[in-house]
Amino acid sequence: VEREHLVKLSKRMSKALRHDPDRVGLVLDPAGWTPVDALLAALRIERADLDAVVAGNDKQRFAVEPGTDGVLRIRANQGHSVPVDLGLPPATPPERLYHGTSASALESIRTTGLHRGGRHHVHLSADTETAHRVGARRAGRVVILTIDAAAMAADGHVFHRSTNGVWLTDAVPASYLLD
Ligand code: HQG
Repeated sequence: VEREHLVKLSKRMSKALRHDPDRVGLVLDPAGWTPVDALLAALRIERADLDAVVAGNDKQRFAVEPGTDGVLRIRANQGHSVPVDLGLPPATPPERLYHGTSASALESIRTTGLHRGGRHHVHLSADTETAHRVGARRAGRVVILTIDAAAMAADGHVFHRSTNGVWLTDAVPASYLLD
């Protein structure tokens, strides 16, 4: 029950920090940060619960640190649909990256490549286990696509790696999907 509570809370925090800060009256700075106290007030939650979510999160979805003014602040590490600039530097990806999705999306992806949808970037995983977990969020059979990240990088596609290890890029043209 405690775990379920924390997962629910993590989802509410993700929604507020990635997609819909307005709805709870929250203002994010250009890099996606907001004071921890503002989030506590907006979601009407206790500091101990927030700390438990941040520390216990399976995916390290949130970063908490003091700003230049010393005020403790929080942001989501990735997954935003509101415009924020996380300031992630370009990074050289591993040779191969993976994307887990539903079999029902396969034909469309093979034709038009991977699109970022509502988010800022296409999200890619460094290993197949993680890709499988991502794909399993969708209905239907999970498929794991292998991406020739080395070729993409060589051709000038820019990659970033989020603080919690998700690989991000603008789009994956179908020609870089292997097998
Ligand atoms: C699919 C979670 C048809 C794509 C995860 C995916 C991740 C296409 C869906 C993060 C397509 C978008 C992101 C095309 C892409 N035709 N379908 N051409 N191109 N798609 O949720 O990667 O738990 O925006 O395959 O762990 O599933 O929230 O992206 O199924 O890291 O922290 O369109 O969200 O993180 O779905 O997941 P999403 P995603 P959190």
